[in-house]
Amino acid sequence: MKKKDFLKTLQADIVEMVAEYLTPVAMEYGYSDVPLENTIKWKPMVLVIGNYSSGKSSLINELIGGDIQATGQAPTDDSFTIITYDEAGPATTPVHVTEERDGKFLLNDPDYPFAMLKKYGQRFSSHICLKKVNAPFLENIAIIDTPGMHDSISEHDRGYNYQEIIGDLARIADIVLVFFDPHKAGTVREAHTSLKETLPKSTFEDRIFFVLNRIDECASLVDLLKVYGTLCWNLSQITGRKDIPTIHLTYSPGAAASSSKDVNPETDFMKYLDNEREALKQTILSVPKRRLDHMASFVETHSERLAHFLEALISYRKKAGIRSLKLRSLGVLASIFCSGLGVFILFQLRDNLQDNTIILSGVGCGMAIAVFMLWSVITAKFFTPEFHRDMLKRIDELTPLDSQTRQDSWLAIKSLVRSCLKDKKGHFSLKKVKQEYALVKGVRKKGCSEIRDALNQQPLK
Ligand SMILES: Nc1nc2c(ncn2[C@@H]2O[C@H](COP(=O)(O)OP(=O)(O)OP(=O)(O)O)[C@@H](O)[C@H]2O)c(=O)[nH]1
Ligand SMILES: [Mg+2]
Repeated sequence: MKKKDFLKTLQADIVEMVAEYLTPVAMEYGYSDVPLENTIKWKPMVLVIGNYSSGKSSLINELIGGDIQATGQAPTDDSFTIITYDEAGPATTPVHVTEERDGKFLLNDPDYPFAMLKKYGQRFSSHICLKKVNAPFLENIAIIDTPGMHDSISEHDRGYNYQEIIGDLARIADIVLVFFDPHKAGTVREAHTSLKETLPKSTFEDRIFFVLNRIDECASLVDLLKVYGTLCWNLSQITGRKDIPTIHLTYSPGAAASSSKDVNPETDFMKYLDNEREALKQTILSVPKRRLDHMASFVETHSERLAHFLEALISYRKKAGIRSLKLRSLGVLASIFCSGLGVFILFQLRDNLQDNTIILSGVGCGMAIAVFMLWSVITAKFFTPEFHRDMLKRIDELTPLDSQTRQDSWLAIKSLVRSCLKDKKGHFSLKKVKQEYALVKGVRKKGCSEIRDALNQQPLK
């Protein structure tokens, strides 16, 4: 099978497995509001973020091979643009936008994975759009161009929560390119906040790539080294790590040519860095393969968390069962005691009943049943709700947290388990949950190893 077809078939198989086995369970118990496969069924995605005017749009245009995005010195773009391949469009040159759709369409069409951005309201929907382009570069990937980070623009000016949106997009992107330029090598506060607070919560470290762009504007190699050093220092402050992350040093030849006044002999070093742009291009083109790795991790993470979720529900029902058994035993004891007491009193009051065992045992049984029923009503009205409230407060007792993995997973699902128990008031079928648990565990065990095996069998660059 051709590599491209193999990737697509495997991706479709994984999506189908998630849709069939994980989504119904996830939606039944409020683990997820939308089908889980929504975020993985679309194309592999590259999110491009960074300082304003760091050349994000220029480099995207250069990679795609057409003037798709507006570029300019001042903060140019205040919109998020999803740039994707037009499957139906003519593959004729020049590369151009074949179709443009607004945010309303994009956020509401279930074929696209952006429904989660609807929560940012109508105002945000006018700041996101879709561009379909006939560029072969985009055949297997989509690129998300974003407004530049800027200190003097507040959330109020933007009209939406920029950091949170970047976080949500980073969560579904397969790689995130973070752009800097020599003029502001990491000094923009908004970039600092996004990198330090938003990205680590949203995506995995191995998905983030740093790009120092516009290096043609460094007057000399010494100048470039100074800028590089500053950026490394700033990044180590932001990421809290001592090792230096890989930083791609690059520039857009087209933009550089139109901006340079004279050819500077001091920037002769650039020819040695051309392979950096090629490396960046290859990183972007390797995204479909990365997507499969990410999908395998996605299935692993969600099947594990979902199993943990169901485990907590099972534990709740078991605890409720033990409590109910204890209460019933108490009820039996109480009814035996009361009926005995009743018979004894009757026995004392009415001498003529002493030999009538039928009446005495009838009264005894009647009293026992009445007391037991009364006890059951009281239990259902007072003790069961009290147990439910108590368990919601002591929700951590529903699961053993003996390893860091368990603790992390519990942190991610704890509030969902609480809402589920609250919504269902503790009433759900234990048998059904146990069956679902076995199913989800099966996906974790069999599904994930099958995906990894398939990936290993056909190593892809
Ligand atoms: N010399 C040089 N100029 C560049 C380079 N890349 C971009 N530029 C110029 O820098 C300016 C900003 O470029 P954009 O591509 O609009 O930057 P951006 O990051 O998309 O900016 P925002 O969308 O506003 O955040 C434009 O005038 C480009 O012509 C480069 O590699 N070298
Ligand atoms: Mg731009």
